[in-house]
Amino acid sequence: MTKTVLVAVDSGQFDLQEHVDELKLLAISAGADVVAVVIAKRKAPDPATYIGSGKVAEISELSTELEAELVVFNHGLSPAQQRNLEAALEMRVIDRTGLILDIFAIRAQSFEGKLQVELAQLQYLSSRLVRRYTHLAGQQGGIGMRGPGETQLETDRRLIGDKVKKLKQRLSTLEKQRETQRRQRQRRGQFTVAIVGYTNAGKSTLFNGVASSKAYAADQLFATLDTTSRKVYLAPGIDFILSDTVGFIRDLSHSLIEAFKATLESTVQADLLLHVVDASSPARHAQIAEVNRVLAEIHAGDVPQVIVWNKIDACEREPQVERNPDGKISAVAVSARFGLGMPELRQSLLELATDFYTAGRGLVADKNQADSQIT
Ligand SMILES: Nc1nc2c(ncn2[C@@H]2O[C@H](COP(=O)(O)OP(=O)(O)OP(=O)(O)O)[C@@H](O)[C@H]2O)c(=O)[nH]1
Ligand SMILES: [Mg+2]
Repeated sequence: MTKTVLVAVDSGQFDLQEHVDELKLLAISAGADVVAVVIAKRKAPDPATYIGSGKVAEISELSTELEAELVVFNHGLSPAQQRNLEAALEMRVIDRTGLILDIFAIRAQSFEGKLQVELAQLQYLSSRLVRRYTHLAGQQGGIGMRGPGETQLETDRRLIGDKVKKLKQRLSTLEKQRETQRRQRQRRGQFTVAIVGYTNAGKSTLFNGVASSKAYAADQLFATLDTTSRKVYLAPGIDFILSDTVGFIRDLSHSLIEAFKATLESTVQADLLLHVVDASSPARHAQIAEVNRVLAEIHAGDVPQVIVWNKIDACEREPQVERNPDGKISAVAVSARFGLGMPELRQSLLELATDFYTAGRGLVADKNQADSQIT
């Protein structure tokens, strides 16, 4: 376990504590042993070190005393800031995106997931390549790798660029295969539902409860990285495809979202999203907004949503189905872990699936079979 100091800047934001708690969870999920949390009061970031030299000195002293090996900032650091901080503190310094990437690297299971993480890491790295090697400019030209006069930096950039290109090509091939599968499903007129939500909201637990499956659920951020799909039977002749997906988190950098596009594709293509919210979290409204922001970014903003208020056991709410004024289901309150409200959720899904199949969507190719599904 890496002894780690966390650093957050207090610029007067009302939800600082939530941000700090989340960073702590992220660090623990990455396998860190958090030995201290340092809060720096600042109106505007210092261009050289983000927190200013006084705070740097304080952290340096503290780190020596606690034998810390890593410092994690709760903010995006510019490449120069990261470099200056590493030089001053004489240890590894990473920012929030770097930390999330670390977790992704630990969690990636599937071939595609690993490719996506590698792509995100390379893109992050290439923005962070600095002219450390310029003194070698022009001295290592010649054999094989480097063109004459090319600096190490340019070589690194070029190699990374080549690798990024290859990864993107392989991912796009995998995406095409997935697209074919999706078309086949669409031709069969299958109702598809994707579970989305903030990380740790309980998506995998809910997935397991509905699909009687065993997706990996854990009190860690980003426990799930790969999309898992199962066919769920609701009633004789009525079934649908349910997918569990990667969770969202605030300030997810654009390149991370970009790298996970293939994984998130199932979300975009779904007929319905179950938006799982930790109803017991004080940050639930900010989390809903953040999830919707990412959904809009991946062009899934228009997919119909039903909110699932989860963890009602932890906030003393009752299982409940909420409806719009026009009678359509808008939200279901459950406890996936303790099974509260799960029969109501299944009943709601049956109603939504029946609506979908009777609305005649996707029934064109095989009408007879689809008709017989409506019991
Ligand atoms: N109290 C309570 N805890 C729950 C409930 N549902 C899930 N949890 C817990 O919340 C934690 C996260 O659950 P997961 O199902 O892994 O959450 P997730 O949304 O899939 O998380 P990621 O895949 O990491 O984004 C676990 O410790 C679960 O046991 C619930 O209804 N009540
Ligand atoms: Mg999960």
